[in-house]
Amino acid sequence: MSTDVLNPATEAVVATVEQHTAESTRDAIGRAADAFTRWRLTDPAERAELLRAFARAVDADLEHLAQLEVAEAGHTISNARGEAANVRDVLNYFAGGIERHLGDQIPVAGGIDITFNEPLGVVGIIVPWNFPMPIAGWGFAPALAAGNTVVLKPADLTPLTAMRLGELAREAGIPADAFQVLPGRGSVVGQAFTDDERVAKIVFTGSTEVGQQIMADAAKTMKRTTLELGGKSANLVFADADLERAAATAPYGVFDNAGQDCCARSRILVQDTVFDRFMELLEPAVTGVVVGDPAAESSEMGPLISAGHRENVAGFLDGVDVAFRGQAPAGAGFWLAPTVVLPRTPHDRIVTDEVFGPVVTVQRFSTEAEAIAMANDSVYGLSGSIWTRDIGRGLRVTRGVESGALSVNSHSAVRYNTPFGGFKRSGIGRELGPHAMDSFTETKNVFISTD
Ligand code: TAP
Repeated sequence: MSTDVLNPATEAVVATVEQHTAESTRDAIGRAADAFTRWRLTDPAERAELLRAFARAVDADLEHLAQLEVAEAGHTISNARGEAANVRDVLNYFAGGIERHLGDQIPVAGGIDITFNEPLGVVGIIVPWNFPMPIAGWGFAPALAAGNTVVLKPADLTPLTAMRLGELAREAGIPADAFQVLPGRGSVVGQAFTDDERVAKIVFTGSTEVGQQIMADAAKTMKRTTLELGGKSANLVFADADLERAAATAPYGVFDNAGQDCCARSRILVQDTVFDRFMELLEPAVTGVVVGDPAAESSEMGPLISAGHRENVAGFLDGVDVAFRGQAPAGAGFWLAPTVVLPRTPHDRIVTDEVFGPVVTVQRFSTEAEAIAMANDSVYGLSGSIWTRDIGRGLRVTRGVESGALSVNSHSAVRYNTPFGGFKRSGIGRELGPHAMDSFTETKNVFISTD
């Protein structure tokens, strides 16, 4: 069976991709399990050099990868270049970790006690369509670095960059069976990963619903899981903030990648004394977002990923009070203008549910305690921003907000050298940062008697 990959900006077919079956997936897992017996024993310096060679191959192919991402995912070309560069940087970062992934030597009576970081085996990585390249890299780079082999399923809508990364890995000398990219349906290939006893860990990014199902299925074989799921993050603007900057940057904190970002700051909460002024400043910032052909250097926002997804997002806007809208092209492509909504109650669907599109709500709060309570009034807890000139308040509020990745006076993007992941139903575990390789190893404790 094959699937057509569409350009979301034009609806033209970009490529037709053969899908894996459950049987061919099981065969690939078997080969990955076999390759693990050799890959885990590679000399650490040699493994590091192979990952660096992979990073160099990505760097040499950066513009091609970026153009592929524009074509299959509708990302703006400037974002797409940054995403390809992120894969390169993540590979280099974890290549540097291989020879520094230290164990402990623990003082005990009667001998010596040491720990080893043992790789898990075959890691199954399931990638969504919203950031096909970086999310793949955040999984495969630390997994391979720690000595595991990888089977990776890209999203059905966006398999092309992952397939190219698979080719580049082979060209760089990574053994073909140590890193395999298997395009196909989640219900077929993804499910085959979760069901297979030989897969030791699943790294999943996507919807909370599918994440919950994977966690339940993984429990049957006690697989390790890292889950990066949905978000409904708050952007808290206090009266003492640099309001001009807070308003000018707010659209980019939520409309980047057309709002198809689990970290989107999709609830703006503004202190009531400056609410009207903030809205005056926000309107030109929103209408000024350049929405258009993602291949154009000047574009700041492209289309949504698919017709079905645009329909879902547009459904959230039925019957809501729109404060103002930006612009979007007409004609072919899955376009939707950036939209600012004034909710009627804190329980409106537009406030509680992840829209995953270019839609933001704006609400008022009066006190710091109320701001924290409103930010935390969500089943999610992934990211968020706090705008204030009071450093004490900035710290108090970041400690109070139940989220995994917060920024003060910025909408900090995910960085490869800092941990990323969610509280509550935004997921389990952390990716990236100095400790990421730990989640791809088991700690083995060994006591050696000196008696
Ligand atoms: P999901 O259905 O969760 O898809 C994410 C990935 O999981 C895709 O590769 C998908 O495969 C795969 N998958 C689906 N069912 C599976 C199963 N039973 N076992 C294993 N893998 C499975 O997300 P979506 O449909 O793309 O988007 C739906 C909503 O999820 C969005 O509107 C958004 O709210 C949320 N979402 C969140 C994120 C992040 S970063 N948190 C990313 C994407 C979507 P296919 O190729 O068959 O789709």
